Amino acid sequence: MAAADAPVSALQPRAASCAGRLLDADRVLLASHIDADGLTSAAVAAAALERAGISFEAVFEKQLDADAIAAIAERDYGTVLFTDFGSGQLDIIADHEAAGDFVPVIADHHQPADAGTEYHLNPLLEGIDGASELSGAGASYLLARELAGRPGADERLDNRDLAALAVVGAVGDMQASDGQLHGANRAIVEEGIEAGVLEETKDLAVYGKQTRPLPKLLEYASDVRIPGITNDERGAVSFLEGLDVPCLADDEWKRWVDLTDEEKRTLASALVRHAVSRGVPASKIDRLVGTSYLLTEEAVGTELRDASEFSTLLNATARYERADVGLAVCLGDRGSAFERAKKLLRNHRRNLSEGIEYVENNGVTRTEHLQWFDAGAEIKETIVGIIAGMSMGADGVSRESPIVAFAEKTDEETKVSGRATGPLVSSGLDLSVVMGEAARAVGGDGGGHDIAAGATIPAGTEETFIEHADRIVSEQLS
Ligand SMILES: [Mn+2]
Repeated sequence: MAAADAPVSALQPRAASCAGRLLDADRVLLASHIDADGLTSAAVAAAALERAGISFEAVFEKQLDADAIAAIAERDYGTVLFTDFGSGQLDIIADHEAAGDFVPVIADHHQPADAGTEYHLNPLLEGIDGASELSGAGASYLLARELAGRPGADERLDNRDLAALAVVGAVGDMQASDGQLHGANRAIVEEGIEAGVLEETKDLAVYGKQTRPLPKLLEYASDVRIPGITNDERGAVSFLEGLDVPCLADDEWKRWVDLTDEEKRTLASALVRHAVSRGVPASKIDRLVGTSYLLTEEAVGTELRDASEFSTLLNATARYERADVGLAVCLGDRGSAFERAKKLLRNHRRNLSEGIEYVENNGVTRTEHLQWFDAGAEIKETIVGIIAGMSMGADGVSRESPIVAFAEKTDEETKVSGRATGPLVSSGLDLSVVMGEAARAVGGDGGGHDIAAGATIPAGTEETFIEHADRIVSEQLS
């Protein structure tokens, strides 16, 4: 057996028992998380249930808290399939199970709570990393593979075609953040390639190769900052004009996908040479090349062709509470839902650029160890964190200290977002601790990751929060 299959075989008995329970159910309520991984998880599960002849209804939740679970229990379904969440909420779910409200089936990859349950598919229960080796959509996919070929299932379909959506979910969950997918994710990629729905290429690791005109592709690529190109429209254009590659067709800029393989290689190596000559360190140069996962059945030059662009499109639908649109696109709607999703993405991009403009115009306040701004109701609380991160390095915003942003959530609550940089984290900064402790000190709560974290605090406690945050950052960086 190939090494890549080992994690999948470890999970197979759990997937089979979950599938068995679903096949015994008359009807199933499918509950999933609202983000790119959650939407693809739901789509994979929905397709597999449909093909297995199991009737179902889908609901989405941003947060699966006690109220949301109680509402699910009231829907009166004997079986509830939770995807991309459920493990962490098992304590509450198990109470409902014990009360006879429903039987839970869980396909998740987040840290499980203490309570146990019978139908539980989660890589962490088999010692497989749920942050980098299997996403929620991957767990759903393993379940879908077990649902195929069971009595009642459509015999022509083995569900391997759903590997494409599973990979979109994994990429959307940042599981390929070091350039490629690993572990169980890797095995899923191989199944997708065998089924003819996926293709992988070693390529320039820059977002937007399907849809962005070349100058924008280079200008907006901010993962590796290249002086004279990143955030520099004129620089990007003159770099392209200096190449022996025809980058224009009918006076329009070509996109990456419009170039021949030879032209792509020429452009990529010129970009690497330019980066080296501008002093970009070798470790970052390596990150300019990565694996792209292509969905071979989608049209070239669309958001759906590349897993990373597809997941961004889904995130745009999720962020504006249009899970229905994202799910429809995953399930094959290339008409009105796809148009709607693209419109949501354009809107999202406009909101981001207006948000950054707001920060540049209004400036940030500096304390000794951090910088902050309060956007009030001017920036939506769901995107204030992204804007805080993107504004680092913009006019008047430093990359030398972490940034904290406030936005109004309700009249009583303020959303807080914190963002840092790799070098700050390397120096000891952990924003999950900063956000959690400072929030609890003012009667709120928070957490997240070292480089990006968030909190919710009572309105009016912002300045006290900053005093606590400033002190904790100074302790971490001393
Ligand atoms: Mn997930």
